[in-house]
Amino acid sequence: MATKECSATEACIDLVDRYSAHNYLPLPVVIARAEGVWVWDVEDKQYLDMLSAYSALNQGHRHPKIMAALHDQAARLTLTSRAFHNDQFGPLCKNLCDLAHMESTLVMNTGAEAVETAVKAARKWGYTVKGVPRDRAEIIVCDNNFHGRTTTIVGFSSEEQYRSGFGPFAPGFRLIPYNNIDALEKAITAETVAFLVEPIQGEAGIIVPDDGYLRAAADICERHNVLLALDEIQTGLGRTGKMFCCEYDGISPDILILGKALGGGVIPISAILASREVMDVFTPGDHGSTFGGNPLACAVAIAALDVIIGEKLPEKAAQLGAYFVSELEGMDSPHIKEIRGRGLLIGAYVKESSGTARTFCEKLMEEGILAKETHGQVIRFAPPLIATKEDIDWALERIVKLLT
Ligand code: PXG
Repeated sequence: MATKECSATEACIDLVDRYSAHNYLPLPVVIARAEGVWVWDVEDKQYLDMLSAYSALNQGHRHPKIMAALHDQAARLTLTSRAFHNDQFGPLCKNLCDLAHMESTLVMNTGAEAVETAVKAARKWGYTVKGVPRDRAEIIVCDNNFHGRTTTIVGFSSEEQYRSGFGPFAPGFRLIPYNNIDALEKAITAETVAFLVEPIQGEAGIIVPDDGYLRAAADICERHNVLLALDEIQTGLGRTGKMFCCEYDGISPDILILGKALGGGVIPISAILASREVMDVFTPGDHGSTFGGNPLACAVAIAALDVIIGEKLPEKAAQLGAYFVSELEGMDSPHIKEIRGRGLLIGAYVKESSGTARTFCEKLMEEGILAKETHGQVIRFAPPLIATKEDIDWALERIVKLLT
């Protein structure tokens, strides 16, 4: 139940304005409870969640199997630190490796931490295996990347707002254009240790690269003895219609980075996966986290993966996504320039002459649909993957009405 001070929308938002850092500009809705694809605000108005916490809710809100795992584990053991073993960590590591066809994993908490972990793994692999001279390792990244908010990560962002005021930044990163294979080949030097890239750039506005881009990137990386590190934090675990988005290109990265939906919409947990050759650069004391691999998060993640596999969520995302896109493309909207995406990661590009995507998101909210703009002109539609065709039709009725 909402607390007394927070039982009305305006009062809640007022508390946030007064006492929170102003590092977000949320839509003016205060959510108090949720189930499946639906959420309710403090005034009991119902909305369809079409953001899914940026793909962290692929399994929907409070999935019963995930909640059962949470409750069972909470009743037994929640935290040990990695100073001791716990009985959930090993099974999760095995399940993750089996799922991704990888040899080993390193479990952390948030997406940004997993990206940092990948950076450390790639650099140390560069020094100890590839033979790059000390402190010379370079990692290639793409324009308009989004990999998180730590100082190292925003230091290699091309987005002025993410960087401005937060320097000085860590050296060792080189930016190239996304979806440009020649640029990758040209940027590689003897000191390049990794190419870090998103299979689809979500935060840049759902930018889908050309078919074969990742395949070609993987080939180039292999030829030059450079690690391909794929950030599948947003695209992974079913969102784009495959378990991992890189399956569209028939490739497997050297480092796979996961987060968000690994926690089943319940708890933060992230991981990198890699070969033994790469992972074994870490020796005891090199890296870690108090909460990384905690039994509560591991038990939840085991259930979160079981749900994705057992309920065939990647297949559902592929089918429903194709239907959703074809319906959106079929509408005759004076406001939409382009529909793009893969699976249930869909962007609708709002023409500049029609205003901002934010304005449309505010109107969708009034209609009972929670969606969020990305990069000014793109409305992101990313419902939980457990959505039914009826849910999507419910949304389409309202979306089409607003946009046509
Ligand atoms: N990589 C990708 C591709 C992401 O989308 C991260 C890394 C970082 O994950 P963490 O768990 O550290 O946030 C993301 C996160 C937000 C926000 O409010 C985050 C994301 C998308 C939109 C908003 O910080 N993606």
